Amino acid sequence: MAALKLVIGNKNYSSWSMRPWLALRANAIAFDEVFIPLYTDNKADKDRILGFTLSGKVPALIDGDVTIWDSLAILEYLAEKFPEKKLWPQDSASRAHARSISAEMHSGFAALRNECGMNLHRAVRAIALSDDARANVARIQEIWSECHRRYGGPFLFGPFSAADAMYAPVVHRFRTYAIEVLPGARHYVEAMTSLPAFQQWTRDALAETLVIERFETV
Ligand SMILES: N[C@@H](CCC(=O)N[C@@H](CS)C(=O)NCC(=O)O)C(=O)O
Repeated sequence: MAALKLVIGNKNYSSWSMRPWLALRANAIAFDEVFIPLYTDNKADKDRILGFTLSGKVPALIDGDVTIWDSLAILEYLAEKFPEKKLWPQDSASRAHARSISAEMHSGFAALRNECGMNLHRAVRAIALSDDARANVARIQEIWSECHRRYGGPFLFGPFSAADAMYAPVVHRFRTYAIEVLPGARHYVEAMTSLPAFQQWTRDALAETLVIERFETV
């Protein structure tokens, strides 16, 4: 059987790539990594992405003849393909909750994402956030705190799940932009930063030398 292939962008910047990568790595699912540098102005790089998916975006998962693009669709595919890994919570009400917050991340928090792009090598420094971004920060911390109250941690639904893969990049954003994490949400940052797969991604990202100038001005 051909190995799964995950097409990803720069680990320093590509938060959408990080999500399925983490789900695969944290669940010890074997895969080959295909790295394509993003936003290089080199047409060959964009063409390589288009060779995998006409969306022109990463991540994309290739499983033989099947291509899945978009982070959340990849997580769903992995959950179906590897049921024994329990990517979603087993109980239907918890699973619905996990899917709701994952969809909320996938379709929301635009202000925080726009104002605080993931950039792991950026020097830690606070910036003035808009009201919308501050509301995003409060909502995310409320989600983390509520999950901890209901499911007891260490991750959102107990063991690491697809929902954690969706929220992992936010942990980097909070650190890089010196965003205060309230006591009820701190345990989550600790759990995530202790996860070996999260640490591996972080190390790989910091070892990259590629710089995308327009992401370095914030
Ligand atoms: N909704 C998509 C977003 C994918 C996305 O925006 N990927 C960015 C990198 S993080 C990308 O490929 N950008 C390259 C481009 O737009 O040229 C997902 O969840 O996968």
